[in-house]
Amino acid sequence: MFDEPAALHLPDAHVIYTPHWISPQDAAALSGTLRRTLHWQQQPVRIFGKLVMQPRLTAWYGDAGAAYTYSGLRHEPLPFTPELQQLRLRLESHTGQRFNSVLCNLYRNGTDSMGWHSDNEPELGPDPVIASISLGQTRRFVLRHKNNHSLKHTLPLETGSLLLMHGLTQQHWQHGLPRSLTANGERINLTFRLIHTIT
Ligand SMILES: O=C(O)CCC(=O)C(=O)O
Repeated sequence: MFDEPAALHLPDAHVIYTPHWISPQDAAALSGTLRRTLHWQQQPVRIFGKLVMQPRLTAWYGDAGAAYTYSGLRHEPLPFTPELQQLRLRLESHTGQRFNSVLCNLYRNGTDSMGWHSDNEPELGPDPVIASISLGQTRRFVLRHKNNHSLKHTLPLETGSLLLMHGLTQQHWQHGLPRSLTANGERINLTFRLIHTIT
């Protein structure tokens, strides 16, 4: 059994953190399998018209047609692997929500990161539910209110944890994963999503 879920008390947001949603042993085994079997690639993003490489590896999996465009680039889904499919089913019964895709992020060390952003692409609909699973190195996840950057929160995302972001969170908040000088081990993050526009 996993630990008690804890809601973060943030205005205009609905964020729930569940430690040990996956046990440490299962998280270690799963992380090894995903590291070996997913199609990790370093992808470019467009920033102010220029293509730059992302500071992490990614892979996009989903049902047929669940394409995702972010930072100016369109990503076609690879079919769910057995491990991703098993997690999807467990998440669907845990949350009562449907998911048809997952963005997989691999942070190779503390210099890999993700900048400030919201998961608010049109294909996710108006109030997306994002289910984010962390495996491996604990890293600091940061949130800040879009209208008031001094309103912020830091949450260490531990291995096996589940972070759920619901409701208005993506409309009002940004999140990111800053570099770390000390947390230098590998980390995999899986963010399950529902793409509404199947193409
Ligand atoms: O690695 C993380 O915990 C953050 C992932 C994230 O922000 C995203 O996939 O949109």
